[in-house]
Amino acid sequence: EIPAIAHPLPEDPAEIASNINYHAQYSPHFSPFKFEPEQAYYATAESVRDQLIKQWNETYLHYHKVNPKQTYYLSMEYLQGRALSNAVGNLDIQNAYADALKQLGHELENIVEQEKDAALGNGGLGRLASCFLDSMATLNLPAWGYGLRYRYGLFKQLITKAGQEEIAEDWLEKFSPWEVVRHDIVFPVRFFGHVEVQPNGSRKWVSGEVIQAVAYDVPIPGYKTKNTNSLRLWDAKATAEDFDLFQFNDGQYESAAHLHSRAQQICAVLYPGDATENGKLLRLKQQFFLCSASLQDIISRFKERNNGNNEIQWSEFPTKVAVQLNDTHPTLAIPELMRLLMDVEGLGWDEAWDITSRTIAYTNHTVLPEALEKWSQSVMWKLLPRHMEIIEEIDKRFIAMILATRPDLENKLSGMSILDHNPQKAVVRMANLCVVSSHTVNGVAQLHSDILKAELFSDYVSIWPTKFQNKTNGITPRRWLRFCNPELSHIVTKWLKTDQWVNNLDLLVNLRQFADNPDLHAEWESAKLASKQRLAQYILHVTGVSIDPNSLFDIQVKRIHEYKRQLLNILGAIYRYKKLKEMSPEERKNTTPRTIMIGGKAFATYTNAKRIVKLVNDVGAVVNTDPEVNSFLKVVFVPNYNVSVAEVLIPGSELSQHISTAGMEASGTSNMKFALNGCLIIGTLDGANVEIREEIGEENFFLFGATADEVPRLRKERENGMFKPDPRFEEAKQFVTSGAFGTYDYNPLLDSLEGNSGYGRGDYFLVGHDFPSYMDAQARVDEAYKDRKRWIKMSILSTAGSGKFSSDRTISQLLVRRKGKAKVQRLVPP
Ligand code: 26R
Repeated sequence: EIPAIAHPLPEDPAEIASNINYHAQYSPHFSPFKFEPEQAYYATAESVRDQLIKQWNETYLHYHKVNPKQTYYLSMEYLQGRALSNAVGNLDIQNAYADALKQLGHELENIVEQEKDAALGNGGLGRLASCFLDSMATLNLPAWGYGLRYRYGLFKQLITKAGQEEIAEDWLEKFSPWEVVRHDIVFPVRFFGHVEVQPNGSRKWVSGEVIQAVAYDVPIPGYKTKNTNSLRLWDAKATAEDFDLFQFNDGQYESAAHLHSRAQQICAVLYPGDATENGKLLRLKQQFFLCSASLQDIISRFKERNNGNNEIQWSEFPTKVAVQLNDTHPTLAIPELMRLLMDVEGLGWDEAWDITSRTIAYTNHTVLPEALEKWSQSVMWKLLPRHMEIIEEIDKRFIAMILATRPDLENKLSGMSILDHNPQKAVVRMANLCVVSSHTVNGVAQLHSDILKAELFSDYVSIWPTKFQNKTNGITPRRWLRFCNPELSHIVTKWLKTDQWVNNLDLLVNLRQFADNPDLHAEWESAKLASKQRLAQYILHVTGVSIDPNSLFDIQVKRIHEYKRQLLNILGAIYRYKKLKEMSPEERKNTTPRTIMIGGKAFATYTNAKRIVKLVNDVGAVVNTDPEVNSFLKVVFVPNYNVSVAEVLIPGSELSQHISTAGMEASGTSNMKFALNGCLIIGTLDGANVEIREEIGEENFFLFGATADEVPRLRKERENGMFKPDPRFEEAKQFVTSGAFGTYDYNPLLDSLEGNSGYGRGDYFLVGHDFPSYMDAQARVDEAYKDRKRWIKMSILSTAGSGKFSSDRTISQLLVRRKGKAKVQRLVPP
């Protein structure tokens, strides 16, 4: 446990202002005598970083002395968003810095917006990693994140006439004041080469190409604690020895710097994967680069801290090190730890396996078959020959163990083995490697964990019944309520008479007793209105569309994917538009005015996802300029959805859509952010929706659609032509094909609803099946919104019921071990 902040943080605005000035002058990054918002941002960030560095170093020294068990979170993705607003918030120096900047002629609010989002992730999985870092720091846990320092993060989305266009997002264009390069923390990472047998019989991986991994550390402050953890991001570089001066002098400039350019490729871009194929070999290199550098670092820290003893106590390793794999992307940590322990440290197989399988734990984030990683064995043999030997050996021992102890499972082995032994396939199944080698496997919401046990991993459950667990996702209440929604936060604090809820989100239940209080209602509504006005201004600024803050603000923001069913949303909007057109002006006045906002990025080669983006924009262009109806309906595509945009959208939301085909969204986490901010949910019984509905009360949740257990039967019925479409559904589709939204050919997109998609025959995502119940649920929304008292009460109860969804709770369940519970799994039973 690290004590609360001990050294005095700056309070005097004049002193802070002079420190900011100091940085503007003496850590110059720009021409002198400029102090525009951009320069002010960099100087302010550096001043705040000074504060962080003190407690950051003290945290490191403290843990070095105490030598506790450290958790290492390995993730290929982090979606950190902005750091300055978060840092001044967590350090509780926001007011002092705001005053200081005022003295310098700037507003903190504007200055923080100068910062570019660090978007080193794709979506839910990456943002979860960042919420976890915040919680681990806040809970005073000795925990590090490891990732890659991508030169270009997630692309920037432009919306043009053609739909989505991607451009590189240059988040490091100038520099990042939040990273510290550690020139002394450098590890070699090998690729290719071959395995040599040593005279003593041990094996050694040699030759190939060696790239250096250099550490860039980002401080992760906890909320109102001195504890400041690290996010260590690896960058790749080649050395001076790799530079062939002879070739260069000979005029062969490219080949002289060959390895330098190969090194540069490794961290050049974030894999833009939301379940799509691309750049296989480079992606595998990235994964190994992360795993190898991180494990070398972890082992060297373990050795350093073990130095009281002359001999390294390797059996202590799992009591000092926990490695959590964020999905299968860092699976190579398993064979790499085995290799380092055996080939470098000289341990035998059994000891190395015992250590590895007691150290590693695996979180699964998806059941989508196309997102389950499988690497070609031949590619792996080429890139990582020693690791393939180790994986083969793990596989062999696993199969032998099954045959010896569970002959009843023999016919399941073809699916359970790590290597797919079918020569036509010849892949390594990374999820199987993780399950076999980890002490614990968890899903990210109860329903998802149940599905993992019943389907994906069912065969393993009978061997290792306690290995499979649920850890329902969570979000950090700091970023996602306290900082992004100060108006609502102040109300919550006022009515709870404490701000302890920021660290203990369960306290929000105490709002329930005030759910009918008219004073709270008035305050609640005015806070919501203020956030809606801010959102309306933002929408005007980025799209030119003016929206009415008195209309119902209805938002769906997430990666564009067919299973998330943005198509259901927009078809619903199209139907609503058509009905509005058919109404008399008198009838229209009885409807609930709505602003439907949809945002999210489509993977660059995911054609149907891009068509959906285009359709939303086309519908918006027609609806928003239709003077007959545009005071009752607006449809807005919010461009370039990211963490910072979410921080504006979520506080201003009243209804949000979480409408995936049941069983397909592992958890969802924006659903939690919306509910926490008093936004009602229309949704299916999928992922964490199930638990959110339980917590806030079913009467406060607009439920519709098939349940996960009905989905397989409904798909079959649909394929067999036993599906009778609702006339409203047909009407909406025909309205699109009639050309109401322009001349773009939407037939291929609509065909996916009839059975011509990559996913097989017949509306795989059941948009047609769920459409009528979705429209009915939307009608219930419209009615509920007319009853202001009822709506505000539901909104208060949403916030009040969101306590469970703090990532502080998830992290405690994930990392803080219940006493006496050993989590040891052995491959070979005694
Ligand atoms: C391997 C590659 C193709 C790839 C596949 C899938 C890369 C990235 C992904 C993203 C996935 C794994 C993801 O983001 N999953 C999301 O994780 C969130 C956090 O647990 C969940 O809330 C969300 O439901 C799930 O889709």
